[in-house]
Amino acid sequence: MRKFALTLATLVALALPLTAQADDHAKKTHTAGDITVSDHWTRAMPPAAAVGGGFMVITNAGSEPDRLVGLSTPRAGSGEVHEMKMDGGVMKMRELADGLEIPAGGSVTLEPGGYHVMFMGVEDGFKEGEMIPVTLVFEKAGALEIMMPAGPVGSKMHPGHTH
Ligand SMILES: [Cu+2]
Repeated sequence: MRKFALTLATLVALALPLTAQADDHAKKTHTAGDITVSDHWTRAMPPAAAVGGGFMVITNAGSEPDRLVGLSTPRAGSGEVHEMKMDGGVMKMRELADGLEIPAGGSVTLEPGGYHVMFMGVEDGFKEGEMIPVTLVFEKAGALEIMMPAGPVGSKMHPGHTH
């Protein structure tokens, strides 16, 4: 397990709290086996940033737990599954080396300030309005290709969500 020194830009990009809400306007889901991914999104990156976060809801309709064990995108050198949480008053981010468990018959929300996928080594920073192709890899369900719309820099919810 690795700990990451966080730059201010990364903290601004990732530590903001989220009021998670479904985007009913542009709902699109992707399914592989018992796993369905919905409400997936990322966000534009500040000019100097080489890392970005991705967010989604993962639902497991199966009777066995599954795990999100990896991901990749042509837009990043690598991708990791991360957890962010408060530790002694400091927001810390770490890689989930064994992946993220999606319980049988349950769902897990990846959101700013919590679980997320992390894009590392991004040379051409995501811009608002772009669609970022991402391949998620689940232990049982296998590979699942999704397209993540990029919201504004620092966005806390799925682009297209309106009040
Ligand atoms: Cu991270």
